[in-house]
Amino acid sequence: MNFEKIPPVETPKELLDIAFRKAREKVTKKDFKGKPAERARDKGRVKIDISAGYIQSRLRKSMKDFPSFDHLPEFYVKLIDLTLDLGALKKSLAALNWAEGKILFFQRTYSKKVSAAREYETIQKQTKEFYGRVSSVLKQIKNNIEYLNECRKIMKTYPDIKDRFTVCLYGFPNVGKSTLLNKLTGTNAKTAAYSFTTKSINCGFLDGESPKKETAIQVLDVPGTLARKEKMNLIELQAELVLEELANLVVYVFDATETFPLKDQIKLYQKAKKKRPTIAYLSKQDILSKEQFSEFSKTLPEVEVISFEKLREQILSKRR
Ligand SMILES: Nc1nc2c(ncn2[C@@H]2O[C@H](COP(=O)(O)OP(=O)(O)OP(=O)(O)O)[C@@H](O)[C@H]2O)c(=O)[nH]1
Ligand SMILES: [Mg+2]
Repeated sequence: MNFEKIPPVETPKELLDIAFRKAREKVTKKDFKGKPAERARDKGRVKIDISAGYIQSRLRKSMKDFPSFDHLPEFYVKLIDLTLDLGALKKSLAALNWAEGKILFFQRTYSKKVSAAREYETIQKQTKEFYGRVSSVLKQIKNNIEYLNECRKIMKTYPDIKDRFTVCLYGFPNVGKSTLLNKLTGTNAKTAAYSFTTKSINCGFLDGESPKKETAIQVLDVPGTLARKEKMNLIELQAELVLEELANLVVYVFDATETFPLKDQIKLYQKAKKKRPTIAYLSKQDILSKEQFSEFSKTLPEVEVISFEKLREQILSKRR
């Protein structure tokens, strides 16, 4: 599922400016015949139809651009629920639908009014009134459009998850998960020397294989998590969600460079192990001192320190 391509929803001002401009252009280009009142009537109807038609089609398009929530895989439903207000999102989409219906109603009403009008001034007045009504409808959904654009920004960060054997890189913040993802998959996820660099889920395929390949292994790098019961922030909850919903295998990344106490990292490791088959991997081996290595082995005698190459082999061997 690719959320990256959801285009922005036009603001009321943009919609109105373009709709009225299109209507103006159309009447200037078209050759109207008959008496002044007849011409004004025809022009009025064209203006109403062109502007209403444009706005309705744009609103309909925006509604379609958002995914249909009834057919989304469970993971995305939960991710949306976690990162957005699903109720408000649905309400905002329903507001676009409401506006489309209202504009259609005014289009019909004012088309009839203009057709029935005899006086030039009345026709002008009705057309202006129609524009006013349309503007007012769009102003009423201004907040909804703003909210949809906020949702769009967040949804653009959603990973494009494929139905493949999935490895989740899991662990404390700043331990080297994104660096490991880049090394395993050849992606270019952001890494930095501070915690909570990763704020959404990064995705790659082992050895840079094509996601189309049935046997490709999907690797997900999730935000770092502190083992804080009840107090997880939204970023951390996304990591939990991947673990619960998608992971076939967890690579738990340990960092022995004193970033976080090992005893805390172990708690989270035990938690992961209870949920999924888990491989422990010690990161930053190139900069660890002898003391740090022996401290790690002493604290976690059951964990074998493996090289990057060995980790890669183990992941391959665990594939279904
Ligand atoms: N020397 C060395 N540095 C590493 C290694 N892995 C990661 N780092 C460094 O550790 C820091 C954190 O790495 P990230 O990959 O961003 O860590 P992360 O676990 O993704 O961090 P969050 O996204 O904040 O949870 C960066 O400065 C990396 O360059 C490694 O194997 N060796
Ligand atoms: Mg990261």
